[in-house]
Parts: sequence; C-alpha cells; structure tokens
Amino acid sequence: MFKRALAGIIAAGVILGVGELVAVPFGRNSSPFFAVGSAVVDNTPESVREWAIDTFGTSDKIALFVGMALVIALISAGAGLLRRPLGAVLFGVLGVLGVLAAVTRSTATPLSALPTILGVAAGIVVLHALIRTTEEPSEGMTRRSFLGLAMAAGVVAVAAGTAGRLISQARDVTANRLGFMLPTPTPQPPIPSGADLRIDGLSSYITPNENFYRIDTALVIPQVASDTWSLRIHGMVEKELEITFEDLASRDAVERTVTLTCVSNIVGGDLVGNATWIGYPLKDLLEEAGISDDADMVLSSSHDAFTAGTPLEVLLDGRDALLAVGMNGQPLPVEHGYPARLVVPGLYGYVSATKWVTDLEVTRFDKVTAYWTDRGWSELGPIKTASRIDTPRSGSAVNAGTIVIAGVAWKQHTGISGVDVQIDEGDWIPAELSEEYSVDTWRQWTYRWEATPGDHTIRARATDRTGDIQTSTTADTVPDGATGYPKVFVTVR
Ligand SMILES: Nc1nc2c(c(=O)[nH]1)N[C@H]1C(S)=C(S)[C@@H](COP(=O)(O)O)O[C@H]1N2
Ligand SMILES: [Mo]
Repeated sequence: MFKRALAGIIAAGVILGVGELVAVPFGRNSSPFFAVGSAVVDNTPESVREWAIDTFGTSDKIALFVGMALVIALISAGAGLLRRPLGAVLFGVLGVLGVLAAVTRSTATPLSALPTILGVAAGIVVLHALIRTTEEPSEGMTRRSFLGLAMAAGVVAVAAGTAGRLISQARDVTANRLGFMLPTPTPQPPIPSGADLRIDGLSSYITPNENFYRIDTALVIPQVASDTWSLRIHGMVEKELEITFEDLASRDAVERTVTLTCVSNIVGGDLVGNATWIGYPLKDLLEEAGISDDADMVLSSSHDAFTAGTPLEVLLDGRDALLAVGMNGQPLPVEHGYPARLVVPGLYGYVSATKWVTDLEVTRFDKVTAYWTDRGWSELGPIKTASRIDTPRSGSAVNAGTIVIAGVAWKQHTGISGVDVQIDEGDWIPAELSEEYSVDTWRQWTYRWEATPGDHTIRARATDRTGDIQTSTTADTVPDGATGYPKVFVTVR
C-alpha cells in the first residue's frame, strides 16, 4: 500500500522534474507546474482570491505552491494505489490538463506542450517500473530493488527539476538590468525633511524597493530585456508608434514621487507604498500618436498578458502619469516591472500600473474590458481616502504615559488636509501632519496620547483636500476598494 502510494508520488516528481528541465528552451510558463499554477491563478473565483490575499498577504504565491504540491502529492499517491493501468491513465488525463494549461498561456507556442508530454511519459514509465517491483517479488525483484529504483527515480526528479530551475534562472534579465542605463531626469523639487517624521514604527516617507509591496498575477516573473523591449501605441490613433529604448534616449525624462495603492488593500493593510519614479510623461507619447476624439480608454498590456483599462482623460489631464523605468534611483526591480511600467497618480494599480508594459491600445470602455474588470472588479478605480495606524501595533501592551501614535494617510491626486484620532468613543482630535510634498503622495501623521491604564481602541480618519472625510462605512475590497476606519487595540499598563 505504502509503497504503491510512494511510487505514485515519485512518478509525479519525475513528471514535474523532467517537465521543468524540458521547459528550459520553451520558457518557464511551459513547465507543467507553472502552467497549471498560472491557469489556477487566472481562473480562481474572486471570493477565493480575496480570502487568499487576506490570509496570506504577499505570501499568496508561496501558499499556492504549497497547496498545489499537497494536491499533487495526494492525487499521485492515489494514482499509485490504482489497479494497473488505471494509475497511468490518471497521469495521462492530468497530462492532458497540463498540456491545455501550457498551450493556453499567453506566451505559449505549440511546443509549450512538450515539457508536459515528455514529463508525463517519463513519469508513467517510472510508475510502471516501481509498481512491478511490488507485484512480482518472486521473479528476482526484491524490496531492495523497489528502494533502489525509487531512490534513482527520486534523484532523477530532483536533479532534473533543480537543473531546469537553475538554467532558467541563468537566462533571466538580472545581467541585462545591471547594465541598464537610467536616464538622468530633470530633478523634481527636493523632498522637504519635514515630509518624513522618522518616528519609530512609522513607515518611512519613501518606501525602499525591497519593502515595496508586490501584487501581480505572474507566477514566473516576466523576463523582458531592455534591448528586446518595445512599446506599441496603436488603436484609435493617427499614427501607430513603436517605441524602443533607443527612441526614449532622445527624450527628456522626469522624476516624480508617487504613492501606489492596491485595490485589494484591506483597511489597515500594507499594499501601499511610495516611491520616486523616473520615467517619461505618457501624455507626450499618446499625443505624439494622435488620439481620436472618440477614444476614452487606454488598454495597457504587459508581456505576460495582464491588461489594465485607464480613462484617457486621466492620462491627459496633466497629472504625472508616467512610463516609468526607474524606482528610487534604480532600474525598476524585475518584480516591479523591469524594464518599463506605468504609474498613474490617483488610480488603484489594477486599472493603471501595468508592469512589464509592452502595448498601449487607445480604445473605448464599451469596446474592451481589462483583466480584473472581467473578474468582477469595477471598471474605474479611483483611490479612496484612507488612513492607517502604523504605531502602536494592534494587540501590543504599552506603559501608561505619553504614547506616540503615528501613521500614514493618502488620497492620491487630491491630497490630505487632515487626520483625526479617536481614543475609544471619545472626540475626534486632530493629529499633527508631516509637511506636504505633493498631492500625489501619502502624508504621515502623529498624535501624542496621554495613555491611561486599561484596554483601549484607537481609530483614525483622514480628510482630503476637498474637505471630504474618509467614510466610516465599511466596504470590502471588491469591487472598488475597502473603506472604514483603521483601528488598533492596545493594553495600557
Ligand atoms: N503585468 C502586470 N502588471 C500589474 C499587475 C499584474 O498582475 N500584472 N498588477 C497590478 C496591480 S493590481 C497593482 S496594485 C500594481 C502593483 O505594483 P507593484 O507590485 O510594483 O507594487 O501592479 C499592477 N500591475
Ligand atoms: Mo492591485
């Protein structure tokens, strides 16, 4: 029993390992594991995705991989237990699903089927051989030969898988990125030191790249080299453009600090960050192509076929919507869209911040829908006024006396004019704000609280520059962003 289940699991390991190695020349999205994983991501019901992001946060991909490994182990153990040749048939059926997942990836070619086909063939041979050793012990096949064969197959699976991953990684764009020459931008006004209150436990005004949240649908980070990249601008335009880095070199780059926010950010969540981007004004590029008066949307697409629909109006109204190539003085980190992405102040990332961007189609909202709109999210995604309490942490115990409460607040492209703090059911008291740098970035705030012993609830709310107060009404992230007051619970001793 145990041996047969183990035989199934080892055979599955061989399928995945061989698949990973064969996938090397065909791109990593052709490996059965990643192809199926990406298909799962694209077809996950909204409620499950919500739950996964709430539960695992930015570790959602690791959670997916672990979950997939467990499901695969279970199914393949079952395949081992089945009467011959049913186990092989089950692997064959799973193979067909793997092939379907691989050839329907956006970057797929018919050859993307090969890793799964060869992997499954190898896996079935191994399964058959292992099970034979358990069935015919009298014909010279002993327990030892099961162990020997199992170990050999295990080694092949791990070696092939590791080699495949390592070679694929060696083909990545790390080296290309290191050689990327950032353009020298016209400097923006300096950020006043008062913009950053530097309080313990409070998010820094600028979010370092390595702490910047990452949200995307890419299981395998797209590897787009700067010398093969180009941006096509087409659709309802007078003349189609195809822009390369050579073309960009003769253009003036700008530098802009802009806060990005994810629509999946829950109240109090950390899917928000502020960076200084180097890039090229999108308005200039679009106007150069000549936009039709009938158009009202730009559908941006990425190398990995993510799409976002951005109102043209927003891209042309003079705000700092950028084709960004630099982030905090570095070329874009690969996971943040190297070599180029969009950054649009005032809109959630899912409708504006396309990473690894390669295509801008000038079109209409009544003609096309973007990736998340097809999955139940709102067509338009203006950022809602929000605040967050960074310190003290919820659930912490503090000593009575003066406690520094601090956090951030944002309403990009409108700006924040005030933040109030409430202790328990008391009055709302104005907090002190950091110096405002621009309406496109978040603002820090702080409040010194004379804390008395007991359990307390601290709430915060922001007011934007039009005088609108952040709403107390709680809303889920779907379809257009969570609302409600952030709160933390502290015990004062
Ligand atoms: N290619 C691609 N770009 C994408 C996404 C994606 O899934 N694929 N996700 C968007 C979303 S939902 C957000 S919030 C931002 C996040 O950008 P970051 O990962 O650099 O923080 O990227 C946007 N751009
Ligand atoms: Mo997002």
